[in-house]
Amino acid sequence: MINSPKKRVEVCFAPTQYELYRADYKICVVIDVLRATSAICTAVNNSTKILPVSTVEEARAYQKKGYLAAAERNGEIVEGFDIGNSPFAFMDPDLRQKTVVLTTTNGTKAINMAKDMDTVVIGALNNLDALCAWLIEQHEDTLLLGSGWKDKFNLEDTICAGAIADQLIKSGRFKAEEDSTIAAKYISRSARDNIFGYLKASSHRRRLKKLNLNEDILYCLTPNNLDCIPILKDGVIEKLTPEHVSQKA
Ligand code: 3SL
Repeated sequence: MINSPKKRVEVCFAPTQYELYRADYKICVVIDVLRATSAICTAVNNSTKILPVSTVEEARAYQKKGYLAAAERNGEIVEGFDIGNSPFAFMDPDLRQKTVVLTTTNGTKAINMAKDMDTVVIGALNNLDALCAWLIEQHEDTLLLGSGWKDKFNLEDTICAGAIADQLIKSGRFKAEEDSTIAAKYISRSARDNIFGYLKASSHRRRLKKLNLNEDILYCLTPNNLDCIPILKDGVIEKLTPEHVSQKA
């Protein structure tokens, strides 16, 4: 098994490039460190399921049907919703065993874009090591999709994607061919000792700081405080369990 041919791991910087990368991968990891996928990991860790939708209109339509719904645009809670995209909101014990419809500026759009892949899982710095261990065990061609900001490259998703690619390549079971993956790996290596400081001038950290969301930023940039792996199944994100893997086999 250890000697089986290496699988590919590649980084796609932003959703606009997804069509160029998507062919032939079995697993897609969607990443939106600030803050959508960090919030989703937190929700799933709290036994909450997430139904990701791309537009505020879709979230409103679910809300009218009686669903709990959360909506964020440009970092702020959308009018008419009680919850936005803060990971702390998803620690609420009242949300346990519930399904929350979620729409965010970039993250939920990227998740829906990747729906055509065999397997879609959610990555963040929060679940970095657990996710890498699982991906290494799966040993499938894997695409790491950064959600970016409004279709543009961003640093925080690249740091996370680069850290995942680095671990997978170091396992000896994966290889990378794209320059985006090599760049992400080196960016993540230069950032890893002080991610918060590295991102000081980044566009999204400035955006969230202006909104007084420093606590959220600190939480989202904390590696390995969670060990769950959120997986998309029939349009809903839930905690990966051994059953998901045996259903696939
Ligand atoms: O773009 C997104 O999906 C959000 O995570 C953006 S924000 O962190 O809420 O500003």
